[in-house]
Amino acid sequence: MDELSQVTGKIKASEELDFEDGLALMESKNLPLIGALADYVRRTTVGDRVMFVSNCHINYTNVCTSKCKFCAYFKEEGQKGAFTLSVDEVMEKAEFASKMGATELHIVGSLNPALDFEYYEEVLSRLHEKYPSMSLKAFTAVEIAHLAEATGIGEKEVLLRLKKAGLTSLPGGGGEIFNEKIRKQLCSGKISGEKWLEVMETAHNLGIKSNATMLYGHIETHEDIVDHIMRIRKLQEKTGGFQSFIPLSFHPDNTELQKNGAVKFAPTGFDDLKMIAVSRLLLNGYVNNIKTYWVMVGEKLAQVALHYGANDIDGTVMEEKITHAAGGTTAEYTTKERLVYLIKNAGRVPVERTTDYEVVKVYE
Ligand code: V47
Repeated sequence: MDELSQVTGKIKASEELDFEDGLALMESKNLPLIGALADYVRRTTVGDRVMFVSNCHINYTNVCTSKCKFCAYFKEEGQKGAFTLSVDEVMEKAEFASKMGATELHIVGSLNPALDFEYYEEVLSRLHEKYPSMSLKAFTAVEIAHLAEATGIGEKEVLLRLKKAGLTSLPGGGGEIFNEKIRKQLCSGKISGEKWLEVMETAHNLGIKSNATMLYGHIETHEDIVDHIMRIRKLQEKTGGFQSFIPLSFHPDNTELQKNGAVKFAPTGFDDLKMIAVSRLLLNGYVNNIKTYWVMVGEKLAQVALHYGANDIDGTVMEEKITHAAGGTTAEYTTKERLVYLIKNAGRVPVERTTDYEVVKVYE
């Protein structure tokens, strides 16, 4: 019997997949079948539209106390290449983004003890005042937990104050891999997976939606991947607050994991497509939008991923630092025209969306 016959049967019968099914998918090398199953589920749940957002990434600082072993972006205070943007500099970047037609600012940084909470509030309130219709998708659950600890006011109060200042949603970064043993090896200075989920739950309960990510292709096992996705599924069942799921393909260059020999090679094209497909299959009925992040997997593979379960290709981006610090060779931005071309060329219908997946324009 084929190792995926049970999974295939369940999908045909519209039954939910469980942990063991996830593991069977991860263990299998039958990528054409996994891709076809994911494409079937994608077609029957979200149809042929492929969403993209016109956005701009703004990284406000790279000074970080967390020192994650998978990260090549962070610097120590005073180290060459360390930077922190003033609020005026953030505003300059936003002005550029606005002129380019961005509807979303994706604002993330690192855990920089020199920045006080007022900085974060001022960034949001000035942006919101100047660009009231711009979506401010800002600060990961890790940054929120850091601010809660630094101020002593708790995550709920931090989120409420940031929401008041103009925050519209949270990006999905910092999820990494939830398994505690692996997480300790990867990023012992970071909040736990449980805490990440707790912050997301608090945000969702306050009406702040978010995305979710998973970093794969380093030292995690197949079990860790399935466990991570299942935990996202569990919280989604409770809150419904995740708008999309984004598997992030590990880039090893200049990272501690590469230096200490724990990781030799980056994930392959096979791994990248399989992660998209497995995410679609396991999250079916929970998270409808599976994003391929072209900055990490390349434009060509991102386009192919649209036939392996992805229905969202992120985004115009405009400026990207995290992947590029770790050896990313893709461009730092793309244009709407290019995204429309890639999507149409793959036989799908491009749709520009807002952060909240409302339709801005359908390109029939
Ligand atoms: O949080 C860090 C990961 C994330 C590396 O929410 C790395 O819409 C690969 O979260 N190789 C930032 N990944 C990116 C991110 C994201 C991207 C696009 C859309 C959204 C969204 C979120 O990248 C970090 C971390 O998990 N990361 N270092 C690396 N060497």
